[in-house]
Amino acid sequence: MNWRSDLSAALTKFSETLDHIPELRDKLRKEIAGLQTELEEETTLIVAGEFKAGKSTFVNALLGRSELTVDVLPTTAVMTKLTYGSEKKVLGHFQNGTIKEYSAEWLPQLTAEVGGEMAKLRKELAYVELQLPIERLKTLHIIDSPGLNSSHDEHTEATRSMLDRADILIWVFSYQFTGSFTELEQIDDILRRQIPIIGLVNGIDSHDEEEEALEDFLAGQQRRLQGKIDRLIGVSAREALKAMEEGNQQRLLYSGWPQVDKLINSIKQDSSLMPARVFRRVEILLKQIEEYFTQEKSESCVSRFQPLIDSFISTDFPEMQRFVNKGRKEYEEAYSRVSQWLNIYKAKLRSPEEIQKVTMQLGGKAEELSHYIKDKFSSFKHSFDSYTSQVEPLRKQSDELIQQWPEISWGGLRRFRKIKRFATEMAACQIMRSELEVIHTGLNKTRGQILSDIQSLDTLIKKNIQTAIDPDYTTMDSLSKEWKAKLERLNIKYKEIDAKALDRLDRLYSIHSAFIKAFQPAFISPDKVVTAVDSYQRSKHHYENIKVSLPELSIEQARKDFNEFFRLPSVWSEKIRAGIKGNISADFVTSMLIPHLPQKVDYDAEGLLRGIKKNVVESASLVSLILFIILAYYLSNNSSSKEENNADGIALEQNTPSSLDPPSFTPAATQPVESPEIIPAAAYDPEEIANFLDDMYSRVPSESRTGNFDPKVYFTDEAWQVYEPYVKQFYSNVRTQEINRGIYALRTGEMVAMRDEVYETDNERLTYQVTFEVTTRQDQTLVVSNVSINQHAKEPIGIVADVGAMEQFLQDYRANYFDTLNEDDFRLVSSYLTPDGEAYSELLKYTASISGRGYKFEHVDFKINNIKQSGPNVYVASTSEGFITYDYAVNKQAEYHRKKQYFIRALDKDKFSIDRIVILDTQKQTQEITPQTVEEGNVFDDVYSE
Ligand SMILES: Nc1nc2c(ncn2[C@@H]2O[C@H](COP(=O)(O)OP(=O)(O)OP(=O)(O)O)[C@@H](O)[C@H]2O)c(=O)[nH]1
Ligand SMILES: [Mg+2]
Repeated sequence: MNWRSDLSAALTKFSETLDHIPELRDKLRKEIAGLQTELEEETTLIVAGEFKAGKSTFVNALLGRSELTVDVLPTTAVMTKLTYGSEKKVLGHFQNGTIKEYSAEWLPQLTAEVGGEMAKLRKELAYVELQLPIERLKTLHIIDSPGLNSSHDEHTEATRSMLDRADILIWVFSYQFTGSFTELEQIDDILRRQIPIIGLVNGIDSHDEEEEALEDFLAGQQRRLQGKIDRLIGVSAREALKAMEEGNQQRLLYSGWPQVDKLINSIKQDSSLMPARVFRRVEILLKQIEEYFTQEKSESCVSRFQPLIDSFISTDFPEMQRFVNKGRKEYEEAYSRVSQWLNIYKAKLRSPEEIQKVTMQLGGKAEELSHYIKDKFSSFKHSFDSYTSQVEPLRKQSDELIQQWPEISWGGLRRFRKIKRFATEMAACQIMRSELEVIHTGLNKTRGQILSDIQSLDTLIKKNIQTAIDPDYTTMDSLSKEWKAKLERLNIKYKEIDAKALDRLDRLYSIHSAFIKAFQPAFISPDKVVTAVDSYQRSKHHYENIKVSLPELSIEQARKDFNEFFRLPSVWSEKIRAGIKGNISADFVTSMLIPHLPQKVDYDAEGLLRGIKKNVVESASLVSLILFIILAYYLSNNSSSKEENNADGIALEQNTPSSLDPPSFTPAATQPVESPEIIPAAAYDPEEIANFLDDMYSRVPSESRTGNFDPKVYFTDEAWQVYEPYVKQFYSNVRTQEINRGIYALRTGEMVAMRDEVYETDNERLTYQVTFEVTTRQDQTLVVSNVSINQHAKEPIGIVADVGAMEQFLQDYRANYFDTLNEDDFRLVSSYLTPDGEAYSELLKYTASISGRGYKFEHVDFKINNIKQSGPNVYVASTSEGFITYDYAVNKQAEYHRKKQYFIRALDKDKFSIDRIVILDTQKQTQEITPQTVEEGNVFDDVYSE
């Protein structure tokens, strides 16, 4: 009883599992349902045999009365099952599972081979159940089957389907025809199904005892059956039935029926029959299940995946985890060190002190050098300031001298003392100036040295930082590569094991374990009777086979590990690598410090010195000329003051041309000195000459422009030839200044008038020194006989920008421009742009347009080709620049090379702002870039997802 409930529970439990696996459920449903009914069934005896062997007659005899139709023609058409019921009842069990009750008189129609409307109905019947209030049927169900080998195939089929449901089978042989070929075939089939079979030879009433003993006859029949049947009983069912109906014991004995009674009793008592029958069916079920597992196992690639999953769980995944934990730590440490350096690199260093702070972290040569630079820097500044403070008084003094000159120079001999004093002061001034000249040369030299020191420091720091970063960078790089390589290798190795594969395995294993668990109790320890049953042993064997058919596999672990594997953190960023590379290439100290270095000394000094030079040189030359005249005159009259004067005169003559005057500044007026004939100026009337020249000056520009000017009035042909192109050149320009330098006698009948003329063009101020030689014509009228013109100075108008500072300004702008793009902060660059300028609005628009796109810009190069002034305070810088943009959204990069013009406004000599930027030429090259890392483009994504 126990084994039945165990088995029933197993079936119920397993059926529940099958609800999730429709294909298997459909396949096994019938079998399981059948088995479950089977467990409820009483011991069942099936009566089979060839048609007309007397099966129905035999069954009637078993019942003790004629309930079933018996005929000489093939009669039993439908399997008829006899069960116990309190009253007679006929139930039709249809093939589709429905059961219908019929009244008793319909029984022959339903079961027997008769024509009419029932014939069609019979074909749909699985069997007919006849319930009878007969005691025997309470413990034994009897099935009467249609004769095998009958002409109706459905009979045979119906019989076969019932065979598996029987505990024992009685094969009824006809006394007349035992052991035909087909009969033996049928018996073989039954034997194959493991159904216990008992042979019954019916109709022994026809046997003649006198001819042959019945035992001998039966033994002969058994031989004909080739030993297929162990036991053969001879009986006459018809006689037995009759004897029972008559109550004739003698006749019953004669019919051989007592043997049958004994047989039936032994069947009823045989407790192994039912488990044998049930486990025969269990075996069929298990075979199907085994088949399913075998097929699923091969389709889910268990044998291929098992070693893979095992190695992933036990080796590859833990190894990767260890690598990630360790590698990430190393990577982060390296990255934080690198970041520190990069932060130093990004710091805006505005002074030598700040640089020193940084270099102290670097130590070694960089630190030394920065100390040195700092000291040099401050001593330079100190010298520069003292230089500036000395330049100022000198300027004042020279201005005074310049102012004094006309007064003194007109005095002639009567002002001799004044001239002497002037010459002395002049000489002192010269000396001072020479000293300053030395200082300024020294200062510039120092400045140059500082600049080059800064350059070396820059290189050194860059190298130091690079050296400091390098090992970490290499670590990061190799970790990144190792990570990628590992990932790629595992990718390939485990590419087949995706979520689908794991799902399938998972399902297979869960059905499997549900199966094992469900059937376990049924195979643990049923009672002895059951374990002795063959079909039980075979079933158990199948169960054990299925149990071990799948290897150990930790699918859940695999799923967990795979999931975790794909989510392993990734810190290996191409961005970081690109960032490091980009940063190190920037100029560090140079760009930061140079703007804070005082301007080149010679700017101020030169302007100042030029002022002194121009005036003093001119004066000095004239002074020397005049002194020469004076001395010549004086010496001829009074030799007492010779030494004093001579000394001054020589000092001036020696200093003037050699150390102070660059050749281009030498005024033309010095040339007449060569002339031997010197006439004192006093011999002429300078006022008359001045009027003549003023007249000429006022008419030349206006009249020559209208073509009314008659040069012959004022000029000789030769003189006009020189002067005319000069005048014409400046028709369109305004003469902004005229300084008459005086009229001097050159030789007899000749005067020299000198003056400075200043013209201003769009962007420069041109100073010319014009010397007119004035002489008299025959008619005593004055005429300009010779003109010499020297360009004296050429100065840009407006602010004279320091080109070095402007270059630095552009470099700074450029660096900040990249920061603006990469950090999405327009403020970083806005201070470089003229607020209402075109560049300002253009760049603002551009930065807004790329904001949030995640582009990365990398500086490649920036070269300033030249800077030219294009107007007062406006300069144009022509550049060649290169940069790369990275777009990680589409994994593209583009390298640009451009030529540009920057229109720069000078706000001061070292303060600028960009008005406009014009792109002259663009070259662009696009290319793909490798995706960043797994974190963004997981290769597993396609095959593996939750
Ligand atoms: N002489 C003799 N005749 C018998 C005996 N048993 C049955 N018969 C006769 O044999 C004929 C067939 O009997 P059934 O019981 O209908 O045989 P069956 O095997 O059920 O036939 P199907 O259902 O058609 O396969 C009937 O005429 C019976 O009277 C018997 O023991 N002796
Ligand atoms: Mg029959």
